[in-house]
Amino acid sequence: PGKKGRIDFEQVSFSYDGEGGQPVLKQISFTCLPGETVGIIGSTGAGKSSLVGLIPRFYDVTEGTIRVDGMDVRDIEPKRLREKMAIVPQKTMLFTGTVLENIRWGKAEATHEEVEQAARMAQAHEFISATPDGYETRVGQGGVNFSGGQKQRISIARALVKKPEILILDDSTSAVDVATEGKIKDALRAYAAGLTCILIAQRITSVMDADKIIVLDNGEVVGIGTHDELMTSCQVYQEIFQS
Ligand code: DCP
Repeated sequence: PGKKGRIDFEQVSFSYDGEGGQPVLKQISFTCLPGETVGIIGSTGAGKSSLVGLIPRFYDVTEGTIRVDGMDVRDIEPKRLREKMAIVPQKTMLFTGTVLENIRWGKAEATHEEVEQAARMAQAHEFISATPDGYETRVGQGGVNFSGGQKQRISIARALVKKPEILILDDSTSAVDVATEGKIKDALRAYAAGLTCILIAQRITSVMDADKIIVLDNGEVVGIGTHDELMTSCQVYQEIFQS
């Protein structure tokens, strides 16, 4: 980590249909400094998942530039780009192997120690250890069925075992209770002061303590600032807060 993990969006527009298509993101500009946590909030369909998907290049921008550590993401070697970041998708994608295999999917050569450390940060170690087979428990297909929130925590452990410079959580704690979510955030802060984190959330409580919150509405940034700043300056944010 260290001083790595800066992200710059420069006048980014995006359409799934390319130039001339219906824009999903319009003229988005913001900077996320190394080690900062940036929250992204906005109603469903606002463009949050699309925005973060542009960083690992699931899609490429239609207009503008995204830079990671100063370099246009299109000029970074794909392998290097993948190593730098980990994204936990909205929908957890665990396979029917063991918990250990599922977490190691983030980094095949991770030691048991590293897997456990990642699971502890993701607040998954305790419930995994409480099963009769521990890390050898099979996910799905009979045996122990993990809850939605538990599966999300295994997915977060999978991302953390990579020791990324940038961690993107796309609504990845929606099924995790607020107290446990708080513990995950504390662990992230304690472990890696240099970890850049982008956090999409539905709940304001999930992003309240972020260094910066971006409010997206219909593909546009309608507010950017801390919770206190947005509470006095951004009507859309206030409406989400009251809902
Ligand atoms: N969209 C699309 N093709 C895709 C994905 C999305 O055309 N493969 C459209 C649907 C929305 C817009 O893009 O009109 C933005 O979708 P996002 O999933 O980016 O929006 P959010 O992440 O904000 O929504 P949610 O909170 O429901 O996940």
